[in-house]
Amino acid sequence: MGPYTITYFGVRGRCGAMRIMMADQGQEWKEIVVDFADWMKGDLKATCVFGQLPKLEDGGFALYQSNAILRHLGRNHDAYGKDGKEAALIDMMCDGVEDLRLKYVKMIYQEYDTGKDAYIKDLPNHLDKFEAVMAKNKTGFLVGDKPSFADYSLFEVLLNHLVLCSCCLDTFPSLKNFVEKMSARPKIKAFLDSDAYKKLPINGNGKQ
Ligand code: GTS
Repeated sequence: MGPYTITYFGVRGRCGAMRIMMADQGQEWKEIVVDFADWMKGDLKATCVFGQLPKLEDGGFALYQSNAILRHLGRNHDAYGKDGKEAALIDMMCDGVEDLRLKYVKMIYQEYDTGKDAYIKDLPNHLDKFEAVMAKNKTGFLVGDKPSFADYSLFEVLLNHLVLCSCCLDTFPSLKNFVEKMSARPKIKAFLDSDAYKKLPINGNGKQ
């Protein structure tokens, strides 16, 4: 596997989870940062399967769609469950995180000024589903007893939500514990403390 190269814009965005995952797995990667003005010229866009970034290159193998990339990394790094049933549950949780991510992205890019308060008010109705799964599994992870790509995706989405509303996990003890434990994993801590991570805005429009 690898070497890995991420091609993306200069934001955390849809690469946040895969970067955290690679960091935690001790996997190095390269970054190609695309300037939006260059992107608008269209040459790179024309080479992308869906006309969008991110792109992950794994040696000579190119992959698009952030969740497909997470799954590929999950397969490569033994973070996709111990059997088919665990893998199916991890897929389910990743899709659940994607549903929340899409709501978050819509609010950030389309409704920040008018919809932020309502979004925060409704947030417990989405977080409670993840809290229930996390509390039931009792290992500190969504599925099984070690982090899967769905855990990295949930962790990254929760970090973003804590920036949006610092108290959003106060009524969700299992999620709060999950974020604390993931943040304290030495390789994740080192990555979150790095300039490479801190210098990037969460979203492309500067809202968070
Ligand atoms: N479903 C895709 C994924 O998960 O990778 C969505 C990718 C996507 O929306 N990419 C945006 C893009 O390439 C950038 S971002 O929303 O991830 O920040 N936009 C430029 C364009 O021309 O569409």
